[in-house]
Amino acid sequence: MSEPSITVLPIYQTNLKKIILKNDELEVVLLNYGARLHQIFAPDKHGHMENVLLSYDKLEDVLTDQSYFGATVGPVAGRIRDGLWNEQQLEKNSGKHHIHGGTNGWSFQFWDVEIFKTPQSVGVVFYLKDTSSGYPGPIITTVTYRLIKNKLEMTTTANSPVETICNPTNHAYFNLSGDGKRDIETHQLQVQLDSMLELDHEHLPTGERIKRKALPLDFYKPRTLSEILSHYPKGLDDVFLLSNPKLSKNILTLSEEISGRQLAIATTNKSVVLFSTTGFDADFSINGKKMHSNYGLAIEPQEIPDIVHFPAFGSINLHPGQERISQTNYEFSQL
Ligand code: G6D
Repeated sequence: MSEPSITVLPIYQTNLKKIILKNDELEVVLLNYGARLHQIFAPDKHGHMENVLLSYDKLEDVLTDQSYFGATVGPVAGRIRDGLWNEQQLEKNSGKHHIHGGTNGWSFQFWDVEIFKTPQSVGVVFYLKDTSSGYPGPIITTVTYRLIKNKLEMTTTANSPVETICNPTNHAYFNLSGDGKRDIETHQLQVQLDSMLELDHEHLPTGERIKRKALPLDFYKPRTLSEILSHYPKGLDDVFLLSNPKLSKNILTLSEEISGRQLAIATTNKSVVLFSTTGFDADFSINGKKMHSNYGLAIEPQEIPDIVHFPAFGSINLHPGQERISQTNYEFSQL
């Protein structure tokens, strides 16, 4: 067993910093721009380390990113109808709606960096005092990534001196085949869900749920993405309401039989948005290939999108003096 290590690398002629957390089981590369998960190298069934995220080949491309690759998304992830919370008008950056914290949201700001080391783990704390997203604030937030054995723990905190709203997520796109060798159809997905949210034609919740039994397939059983996509030909861009999520229980697993990699996720959040990148073709290069449809699966744990308009589902209000904490753990293993 070798000691876990942390390296901080400033990127020449940019404000970017790469932070590399490494132990015998995983290597995690983070960026201070958007407190991003840039790459995760995990072993396949033969112990071969490869990247299991979709990552820009040219690091500088992250500075013009519009698709939240690996990014912390906030203050509020997902869409908010008409960009309205109470009397507060948020930026309308998705048609007449607001999405993912707006054009100056947390994904597009530089965060301060502090690294730490304990006998069992290495990690980094990203700090941001957000005064530019246009939300009531400032919102003081941290995202801590801690690498411990085969697990990456991600903890987000937020507080504000004024009443505001907060529902952050991470927007990493996963592809377990290794360096994006195969598309997601070869993967298997299993989600312990209660129901899915019904969405309208603009991808906003209607307030209705679709019960698990009424779905075209049972996500409780592992299903290949190729089977799932045959039922969802336009792809997944859906909100799964989780069944009793807690950190002691994995609520979602994604695996790929050919590489033998498995990712298990536990979270404190009540829902997860899954976005299969179906129809997402773009001119930039990701893991040596042009970005294309069904290349990755974004797994975004969060509270229910547009919840500000559905108080029956709960609240994401952040009261003065309140500390909001959420956590998601990513555990990698072999089948
Ligand atoms: C989120 O749900 C949304 C998608 O609709 C969007 O295209 C993507 O982020 C960038 O997953």
